[in-house]
Amino acid sequence: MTAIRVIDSHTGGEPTRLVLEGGPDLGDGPIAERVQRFRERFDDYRCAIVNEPRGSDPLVGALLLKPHRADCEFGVIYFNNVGYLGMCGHGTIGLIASLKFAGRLRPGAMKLDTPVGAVDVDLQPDGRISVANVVSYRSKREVVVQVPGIGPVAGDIAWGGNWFFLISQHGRALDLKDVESLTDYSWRVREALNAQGHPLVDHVELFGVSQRPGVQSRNFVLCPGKAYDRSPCGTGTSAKLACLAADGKLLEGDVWVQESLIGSTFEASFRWHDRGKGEIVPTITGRAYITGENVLQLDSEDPFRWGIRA
Ligand code: PYC
Repeated sequence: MTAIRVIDSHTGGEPTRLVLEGGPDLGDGPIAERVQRFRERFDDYRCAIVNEPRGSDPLVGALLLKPHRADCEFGVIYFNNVGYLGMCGHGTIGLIASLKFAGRLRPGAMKLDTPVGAVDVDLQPDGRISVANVVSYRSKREVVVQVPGIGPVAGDIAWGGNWFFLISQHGRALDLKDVESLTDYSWRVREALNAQGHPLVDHVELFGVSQRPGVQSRNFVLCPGKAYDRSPCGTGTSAKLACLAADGKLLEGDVWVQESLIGSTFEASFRWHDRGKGEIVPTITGRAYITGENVLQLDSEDPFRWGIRA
């Protein structure tokens, strides 16, 4: 038996599984190097922790590590049903709530070492959690992709800790009942985008209007493993803020409320990192709730102990 101790949570409906003990030993060094080791030598653990029969497609795993950077309290690697993420906003909020639940954190500020840089987190006394994400920016404006069966689709490419293609003109209602057609549309766009010179972009984000007062926007975010984000997506909201900032549509310090397909929200704002280059530091605020505490068992006689690999 291999035993893996985890705490499960959800942030705006999107699940996170924090691995506290029993995960792979990735050694020391920068977190980006440890992701490489995880991918090359221990990918079975990723599959066992987040895929069926123990996990599900939207589940994001978070492996808690010793930090490499001296100014960080913890290190972390995020992973999903098909691979590894640079950063994860909902996952960071879930991780902090889980560490608080485990008695390993008090309210206050600290830094987290991720594969794409350090992020500042703040656990507020009321349980809200803010994440000042990595520097985010728009790399290309109005990219037009020819999508087979759909036609030309225009969007912006932006970095928010992962790469996103952000589309406002898609002609679709962002309604939970239409999740299959939204998934099909976004997946086709992603495949066309990857084939037409943008292989790194692995998240597609559609925007629409929210029906709720005080909420600026609603989104649908398709993740790399074809699951949609139940939360408003922290890294996707960071990418959105980078585009709004570049277009002068949101000012430094102003609050943007982003709603997800299921109606959960994040509050977001930014400060300029380098205005000339269009680089911002976005801050995302939300809450997570604990859903379980568990010890996963990998029975050596179980043919599916390492999960069902897609
Ligand atoms: O919140 O950044 C996020 C995220 C990325 C993928 C799923 N959630």
